[in-house]
Amino acid sequence: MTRAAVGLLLLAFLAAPSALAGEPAPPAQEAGGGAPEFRSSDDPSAPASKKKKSKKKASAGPALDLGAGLGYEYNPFHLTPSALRDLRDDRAADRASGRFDDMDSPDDFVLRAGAAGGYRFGKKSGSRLDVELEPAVRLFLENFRLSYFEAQARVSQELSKSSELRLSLGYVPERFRRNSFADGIDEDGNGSISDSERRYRPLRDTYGGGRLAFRWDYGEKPANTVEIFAGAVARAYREPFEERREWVLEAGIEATFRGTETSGTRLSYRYARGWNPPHREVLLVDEDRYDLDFNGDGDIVDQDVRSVQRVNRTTNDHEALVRFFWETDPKRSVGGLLGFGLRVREYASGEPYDRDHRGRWDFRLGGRFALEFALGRGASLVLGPWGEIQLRWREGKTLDKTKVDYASGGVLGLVRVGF
Ligand SMILES: [Ca+2]
Ligand SMILES: [Ca+2]
Ligand SMILES: [Ca+2]
Repeated sequence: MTRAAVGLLLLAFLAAPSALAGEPAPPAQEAGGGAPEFRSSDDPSAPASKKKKSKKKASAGPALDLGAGLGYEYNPFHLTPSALRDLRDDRAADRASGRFDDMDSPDDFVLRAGAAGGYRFGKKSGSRLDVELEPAVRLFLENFRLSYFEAQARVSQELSKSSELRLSLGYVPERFRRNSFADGIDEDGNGSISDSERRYRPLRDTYGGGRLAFRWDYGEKPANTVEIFAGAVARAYREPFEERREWVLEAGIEATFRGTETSGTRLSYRYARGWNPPHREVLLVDEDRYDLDFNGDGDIVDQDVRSVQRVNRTTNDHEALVRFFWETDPKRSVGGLLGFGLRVREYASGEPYDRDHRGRWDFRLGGRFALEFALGRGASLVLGPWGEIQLRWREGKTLDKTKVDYASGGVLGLVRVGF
């Protein structure tokens, strides 16, 4: 059996925008926040050159993988159900505010393409060194502005026949998430900011980071595997949202248990903290929520009053994944993967008027299913659906304690060829 086969299967999972059931850690990708997604080498759009090297007779030298696929994606902006309705309705107020500029469709088709070039140094098992570089691009056909480029690099050093140290680096130069509320102008002077008085601006970020992982295989055939990892990510936002910048530190563990040579279960846990320095933002506050006269007109009944207040977007994430896989081998040309994930995100803000973050918890559930068909000559086809839903919970004297934050999903078909 080949580790490459596992990788190929994982492709289908990792292809989704927020790789919930993907590699040990791909942090969640919220449109507009959270930690950047860090996919592994197994991403379809960036096929790793693992196919050759993981075969038993792996040899030194170059390797190249190419991958291309087409996916359908529902709700790529991760909009709430009511915002999705507004997007479809194309309201005049939203056209005035720029809320959905360049956000043309609630669903989309996505083209993915990538290459992975690698080189293996060293012939002796137990001391090999692999270097890989993976550029990839995703093109959204309806919402073209969501398209982005990314690059990953990886260096893996075998420490012995059963252990390996791996450094992964990733960089995304710029990515549009969606439009975000930037300011409000009380044009009619009534003390409140109406929908059409709001101003939205594109939320765009740039991020890069690295992860160091140590893997250890133990037991007789089939060998089980334990991996521990730690990493850091820096994320910057383009104007006018520079203040949302964050630093993420993460650590986690993944264990793979093999019932047979070609099937098993993989469990992983990851913790990540994303620091955002507290800063001031324009908020829309309801006076009756705080019994305060924010607009100074002598009453405490106004809604959506413009107010500049301190905000803190710092988060603590706990993420657990379970995946079941069976791989293709020379006797069987179909493999598969079934995975489920849960991420609990706690917002750490203690700022009194930071209603979007203070006392908020997000619970995200996701699932993936994929089948891999070996096509021969180093090629394979991966097909499968995925879906996720995030629930938002807020403490305090609010009526809307639990809400669906967003639901998204899709299906992906992808072909990979290794040379
Ligand atoms: Ca107004
Ligand atoms: Ca007032
Ligand atoms: Ca008033």
